[in-house]
Amino acid sequence: MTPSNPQEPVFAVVGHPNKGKSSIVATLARDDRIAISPRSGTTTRSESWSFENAGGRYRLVDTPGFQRPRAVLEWLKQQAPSAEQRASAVAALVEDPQCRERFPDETELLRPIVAGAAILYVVDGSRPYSPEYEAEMEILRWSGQPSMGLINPIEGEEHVSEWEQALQQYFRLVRVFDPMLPQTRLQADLLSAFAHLQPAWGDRLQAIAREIEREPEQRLQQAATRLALWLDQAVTLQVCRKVIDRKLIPLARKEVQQGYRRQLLKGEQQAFGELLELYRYRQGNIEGKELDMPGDLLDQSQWQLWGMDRRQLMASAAASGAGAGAVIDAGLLGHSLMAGAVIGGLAGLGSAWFGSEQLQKTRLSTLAGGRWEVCIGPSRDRNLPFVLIARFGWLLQQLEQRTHAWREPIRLQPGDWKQRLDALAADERKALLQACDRLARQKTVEDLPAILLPLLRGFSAESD
Ligand SMILES: Nc1nc2c(ncn2[C@@H]2O[C@H](COP(=O)(O)OP(=O)(O)OP(=O)(O)O)[C@@H](O)[C@H]2O)c(=O)[nH]1
Ligand SMILES: [Mg+2]
Repeated sequence: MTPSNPQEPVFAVVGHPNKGKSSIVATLARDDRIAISPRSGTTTRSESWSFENAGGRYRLVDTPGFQRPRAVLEWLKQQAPSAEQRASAVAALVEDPQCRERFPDETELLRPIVAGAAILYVVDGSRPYSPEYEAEMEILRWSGQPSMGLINPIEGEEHVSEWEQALQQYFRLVRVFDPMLPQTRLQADLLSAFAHLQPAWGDRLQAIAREIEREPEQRLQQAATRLALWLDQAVTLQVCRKVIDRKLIPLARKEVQQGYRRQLLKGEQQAFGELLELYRYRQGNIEGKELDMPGDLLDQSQWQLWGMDRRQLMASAAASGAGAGAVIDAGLLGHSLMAGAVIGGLAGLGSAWFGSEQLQKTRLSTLAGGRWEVCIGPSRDRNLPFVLIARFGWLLQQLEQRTHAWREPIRLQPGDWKQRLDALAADERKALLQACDRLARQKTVEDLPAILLPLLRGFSAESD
């Protein structure tokens, strides 16, 4: 547990059992592999978790809760009659074989602190303060390490102010920190505060904090690039199969349909996997049970859920200036849904123009030398880009709203396209609709990531 590099900031997260220590470690380390459970005594060994960004690296040590703080304090008092001996007494406790046997949890949790870790002391702000906590806080004070009190409002903030009063007696810094809420600013602030408390770590912690604040925007930009790449891949996807025996054509059709479908699903899985990685989710394996996927991308009923409905699709074609050369007044672009009259004017587009049945349509061509080729794709379905963007966008929204302390599976749920479009500025909306229209026709789009970014920003900022 000795820090390999004394310059590397290390924080031991300590406290009573079952107060959210591991949850705080998971959120601050952005790591969903950490064991968290309603059962008291889940963490039995101190375990180190690293967090790294472009600013640097720090470690968090998850520890077991205090079990016998009063007995431990008694032992310490016997060892150290005067104040200058206190830190050594805590170090002696950790090394003493008898103490390790009598106080396995305390020796385990104090070990990283003796080795140089700063202290994050966690309490539950929804439960009343009581003096029974004083022995543990006293022990931590004896260690002489820099420390901060963290109030986790597990079931509410009812007792936060009394905890603040009490913790201020033992800790120079006290913060309310809810590991269930994604609060980037608060996390950065926590590190900055510690930078003042422990000057040796100051520059590093400040640099890490600055990067934490920049992370959300950078992440969105990377997500937009990833989505653009996936859309490009999906709308250009084509699967072909040559046959020399005419009788094999029906089989070949089936084969290309399956191949097309497989590749589309695989592409989406890959895009989702990279999004999860961008948000530092490792357990959220989309093939596993952790990501709850509703239905199947190519299931027709899913298209109604995720894509635009017919009316919206026609309106969007109109708004983007596409759709059988329809001329639409620019003033109408202010609305994502056009007036009925305009839609009526576009009704002649016909049903072949959209609908996911297109995705399953194969083409047969005759090749020279008496061979045939069966092909499927590229899709010309108007809804495909919208469906794919929606699925990616609502996954991103889920990831923005949770923290690494959540143990519920990531649930992918469709939302309201209209609301998403309405949140955009008129020029952003037009650019997006135009881009989707061009994508559906495999036409080049200039700087697709920049067009997708405002939409993804909307997904990240709001909940449905
Ligand atoms: N609603 C809510 N639940 C929380 C919060 N923090 C922790 N929990 C829950 O409280 C329980 C205990 O959380 P842990 O993080 O495992 O607590 P711990 O202090 O590490 O527990 P031990 O390792 O057993 O000492 C888990 O079921 C968490 O999901 C919170 O801020 N809000
Ligand atoms: Mg724990």
